[in-house]
Amino acid sequence: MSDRTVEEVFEVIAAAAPEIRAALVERVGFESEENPSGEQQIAADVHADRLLEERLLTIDGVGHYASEERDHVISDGEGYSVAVDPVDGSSNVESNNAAGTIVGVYDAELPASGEHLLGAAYVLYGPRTTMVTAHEGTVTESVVENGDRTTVRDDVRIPEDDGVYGFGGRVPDWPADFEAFAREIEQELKLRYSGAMIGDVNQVLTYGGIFAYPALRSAPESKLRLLYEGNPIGYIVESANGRSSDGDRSILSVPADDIHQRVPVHVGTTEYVDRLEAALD
Ligand code: FDP
Repeated sequence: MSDRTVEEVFEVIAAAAPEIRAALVERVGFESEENPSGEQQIAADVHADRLLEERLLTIDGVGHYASEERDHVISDGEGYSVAVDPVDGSSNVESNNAAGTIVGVYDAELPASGEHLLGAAYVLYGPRTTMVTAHEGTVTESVVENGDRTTVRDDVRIPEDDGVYGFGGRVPDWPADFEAFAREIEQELKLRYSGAMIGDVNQVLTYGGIFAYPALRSAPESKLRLLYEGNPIGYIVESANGRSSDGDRSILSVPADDIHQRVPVHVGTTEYVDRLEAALD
């Protein structure tokens, strides 16, 4: 195992991106099964999950594979653990909006907290297919064509200017303290919410601002998954000089007890995430 393993994981994800993108076109139907979080799976999700499991486990330094679509961790010897959300924003596929793929590389067996992340990345299937990687403190944005990456932004940093905000969950389901914070933010930033976390986080990395899927009255643990969504996104945003929070502390510090654990997610510029934490009781 070496740090080269993280780069090999990124290479496998980039190489698979055109196939996953094609599956978003060809495999839009629903599967009969639900995933372990009780959500209906689309065929593209199941396809991407199988493809990534097979290819990521062939990397020498990778020993364990977990995904949002599976009950258990698949182990294949010694090595780092990879946690994958094969298609993030799958409910966007039917309406032809953006979707993504997320990966985190952990130096521990799963479940593990984000402090064990060695690197994280996502692919965004938008008008262009782009990939953002974070490793050893550097965040890079590339365009992916035919599975190859061409860097378009080196050393990505979240702009400190006024930016955009996107908050998930239904407004009547927001706790009063979060709603009061949202009312302040809507006076300052422009609303943009796509319904795919990757699309919503990528615009914050591009323009600045804040994305949140907060704790809800009906679901205090919120919706997004710690291992596959909260941790890798927290890692990328923090590496880009921003902040992540579960409302109280960095998402990366949240102890992990279950591979499908959920977590409230707030990520963005330091200023907005600090204010969010101050606003929550
Ligand atoms: P999806 O269910 O479509 O896969 O966790 C997945 C996710 O999308 C995120 O990408 C997105 O931010 C969120 O759920 C969207 O949830 P809402 O439909 O409640 O807005």
